[in-house]
Amino acid sequence: MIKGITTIRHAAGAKELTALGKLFDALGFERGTPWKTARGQGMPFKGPVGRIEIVEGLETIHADIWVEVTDLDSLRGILVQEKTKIKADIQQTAWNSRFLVAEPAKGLKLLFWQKNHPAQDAAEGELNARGMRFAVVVSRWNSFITERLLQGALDALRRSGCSESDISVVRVPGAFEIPSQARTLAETGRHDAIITLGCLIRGETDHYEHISTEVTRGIGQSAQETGVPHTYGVLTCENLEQALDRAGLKAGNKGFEAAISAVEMVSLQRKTGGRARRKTAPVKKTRKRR
Ligand code: DLZ
Repeated sequence: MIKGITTIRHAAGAKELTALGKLFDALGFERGTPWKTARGQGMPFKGPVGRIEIVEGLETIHADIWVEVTDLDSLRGILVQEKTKIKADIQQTAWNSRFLVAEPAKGLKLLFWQKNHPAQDAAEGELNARGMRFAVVVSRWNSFITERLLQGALDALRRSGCSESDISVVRVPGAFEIPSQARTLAETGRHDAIITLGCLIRGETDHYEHISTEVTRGIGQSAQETGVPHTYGVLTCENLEQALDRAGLKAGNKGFEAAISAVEMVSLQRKTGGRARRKTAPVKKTRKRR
């Protein structure tokens, strides 16, 4: 039910709003959609994670807005560069972190903090697809469903910041053909991840069990043997109603989920040092002998 958290502040006027916008851009916040009416205007900024924390006891809170960062020292450098008032400079906490408090406008205090040992956290992929390249393999069988999955996947990629030119869509006849095409694409080395989309319906498919086992095994095998993340957006349903529910009705859109998982896996693979294995060694340029 809950979709997001927004904390709102009044700026002293349009000039201060513009200045704060410039600072937030410099700090790396992503802009949301601005609004303007006869009564005022709003400039939203997005952070990757929102949280509400309620504290009891003697801890000083310092500011209503806390922003966790990965590099507090660089952030301080940006604040200095942007001539932002630093209300409390970098200091160590009793809970294994460092923080500083900035006051970019009167009454607007932001606390920036960084964990002392972020490496102790579990590695996790981010959902920012900027600069990532994806191939989407989608089957035409049950296209009424698979085209919806495709729209969901494309929507997820675009909304995560992937540019149109970094997405290749390849259509295959049926789910059975997905693994071989996925593997071909993975082996080109041109895509950071492969998103597979299809729809198998038991009631309408005599050899449903055989096809679904083959498809699942083939996609997994391609991922493991090429080292390129593959995500699974192949529906295996009892009937058309179930398929429709998973293609944008009651149970979300599995194409969207497969695409988001692909973004996360590429990011995670980059963090954990994974490299796609090439099937063939890149061709070496040799000098012609005279
Ligand atoms: C043959 C077949 C059948 C009966 N059912 C489906 C299905 O529900 N979903 C799907 O994606 N493909 C189906 N196919 C086609 C096979 O996947 C494959 O394309 C053909 O057997 C040709 O190799």
